Amino acid sequence: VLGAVLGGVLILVNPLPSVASEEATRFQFLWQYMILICSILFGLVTAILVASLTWFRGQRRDMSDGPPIHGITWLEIAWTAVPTVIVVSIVVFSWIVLNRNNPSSAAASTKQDVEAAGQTNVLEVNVVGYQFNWDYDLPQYDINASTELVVPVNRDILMRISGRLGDVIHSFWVPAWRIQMNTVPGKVVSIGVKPTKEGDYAVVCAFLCGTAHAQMNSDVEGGTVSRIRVVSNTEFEQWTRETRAEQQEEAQQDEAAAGGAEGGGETTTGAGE
Ligand SMILES: [Cu+2]
Repeated sequence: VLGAVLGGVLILVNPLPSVASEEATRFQFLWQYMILICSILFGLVTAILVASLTWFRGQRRDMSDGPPIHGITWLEIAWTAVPTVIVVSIVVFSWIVLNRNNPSSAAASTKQDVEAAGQTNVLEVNVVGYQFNWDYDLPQYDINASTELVVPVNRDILMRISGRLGDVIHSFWVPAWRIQMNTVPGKVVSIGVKPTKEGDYAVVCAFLCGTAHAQMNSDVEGGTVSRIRVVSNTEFEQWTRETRAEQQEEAQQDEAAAGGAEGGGETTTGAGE
C-alpha cells in the first residue's frame, strides 16, 4: 500500500519536463509503468524488513542460527515466476516503445528508409555539435548552419546527428522531446521525433565537453545555444523563407568582400536580386 501510494504521488507530481512529442508520450508511459512497479516493490521490501525487525527480533546475545527452513515449493515457484513476469513485461513494453519511437534508427537512416517505414513528408534536419554550439542544416529548405532551429508542429522529423570533425564528443538532448543522442565527429546517427506541442524547448549538451560546456545549455544565463521553437506550419514556412534570404544575402556580402579585397572592384553577380 505504501509503495502504491508513493508510486501514485510520483506519477501525479511528475518531476519530469513537459511532454512535447509523440516519442515523449510513449516514454512517459514507460516511466510511469516502471515507477509504479518499483514503488510497489520498494513498499513491499520495506514492509517485510520493518515487520521482521519488529516481530522476529532475536534475543540479546543470542548468537545461535535460526531454524533451517528448506523446500517450500509453492513459495519458490512464486518468487521465481512473479519477478520473471515483471521483468519480461518491462522488456516487452520497452521494446515496443523503442521500436515505435525510432523507425528511423540504425538501419533506416535515409529519408527514403523512413518513408518506407510509413512516414511521409519527413523533415530532414542535420545537427552538428561543436564547441560550443549546435548548427542545424535543413537541406530541403537550403538552410545551412543555422544556430537557431525552428520546426513545424505535428510533422515527422528525421534528425541526423553528428559532430564537427576535429571536435570533441557532445550529446544532443531535448528533454521535452525525450530524445538524446551522442554526437561523435565523423559519425552520423539518426533519430526520429514528432513534436506535438508548439512552444520553446530547451536544448542541452549532456556531455562534459570543455570549459564552456555549461553554456551549451539553452536555459543557462549567458548560454550560447538557443531554444528550439516549435511553430505552426505557416510560421515555419515563413521562417525558412526569411532565414534562406538572410543566408543568401550574407553569402553575397562575403563574396563581394572577397572580390573587393583581391580583385579591386570586380563586379559581383546577383546584387540586384
Ligand atoms: Cu557540448
